[in-house]
Amino acid sequence: MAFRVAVVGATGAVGREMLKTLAERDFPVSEVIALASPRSAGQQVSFGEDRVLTVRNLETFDFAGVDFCLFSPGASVSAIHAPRAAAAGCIVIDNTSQFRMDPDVPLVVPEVNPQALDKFAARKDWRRIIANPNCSTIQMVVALKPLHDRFTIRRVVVSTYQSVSGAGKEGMDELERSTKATYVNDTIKPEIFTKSIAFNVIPHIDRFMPDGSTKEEWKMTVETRKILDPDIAVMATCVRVPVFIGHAEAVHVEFANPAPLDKARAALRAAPGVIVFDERDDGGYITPAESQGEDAVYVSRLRVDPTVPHGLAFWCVSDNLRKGAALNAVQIAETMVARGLMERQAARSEPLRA
Ligand code: 11C
Repeated sequence: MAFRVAVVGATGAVGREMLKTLAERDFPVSEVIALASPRSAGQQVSFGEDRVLTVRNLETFDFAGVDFCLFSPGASVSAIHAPRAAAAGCIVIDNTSQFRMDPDVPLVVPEVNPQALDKFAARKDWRRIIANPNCSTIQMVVALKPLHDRFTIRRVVVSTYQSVSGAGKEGMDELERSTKATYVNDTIKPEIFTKSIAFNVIPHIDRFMPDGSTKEEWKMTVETRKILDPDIAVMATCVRVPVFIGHAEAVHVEFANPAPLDKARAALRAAPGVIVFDERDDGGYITPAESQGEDAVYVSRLRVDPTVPHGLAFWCVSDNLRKGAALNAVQIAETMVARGLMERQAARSEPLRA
């Protein structure tokens, strides 16, 4: 079976990565449609090594007959067009924050909670929208899942080191301009970030909440609980760093049960999507630059945290555009297919194309 797949936000950093990931993983497509705002319609984007797609206007596009739609525009665009696409019969996988905490929408990381797809797909009133979590949440829960299964997590304290590509192409452009300006003893007025990002770190991602945390920090708490376990306490400090691609996180975990280091290491080594690279020597750890273009969530610097009962600490790195966004979305589509859920959807709506 092959599927008609649309990518919304196809000219953005994540949209382009979605097209690249679909092609690289040989997702079974009969047609790929690139969609974006009227401003970007007519531009060309690559699909695979040798195909070029002309971007079509999202606002006038009719989603009837499309099987999967991967959305990565702004949340306000998803709010309007994701329900429209889903109502036309397609499965929407939305990478924005718009629907993540909606109780009627599954929030899925395939290595962690694929069963949420079965549960929602079985519902007669399912809206056909699946949410892709925030990038900083995805990489953390992939690493936490095997540890939670064995030792039961009570509390997580995490500090992030997030690359500028989390703020899209505009964020990457601002880092470049700001860095170049510094070298000629000049400055630029920050537009995407709140302070100069070159040679700096900024403890502020997304808007401030009434309790003094930022929305990015709030997302890490509530999304982790929705995906992994509502009883886990999460305290996050999210920081923007002058790195183009790849988020890093220092994660401190307190368990309900003893968590011996050797057993934790073995659990992480056996976990899908995780690569443990931890040599306890110069360079024996993974940095964001090395994670770029890779699929894995890398775990390094695993050690006992002796300051709490049953504590472990580790360093976790992943490509935020890939596992943190595009790859996770494509894996959700793959999981829908592998679990036979597209046939079930087809049985209650218009037929899927062969
Ligand atoms: C960042 N994590 O690094 C954000 C980007 O809710 O999907 C993704 C925002 C989101 O700025």
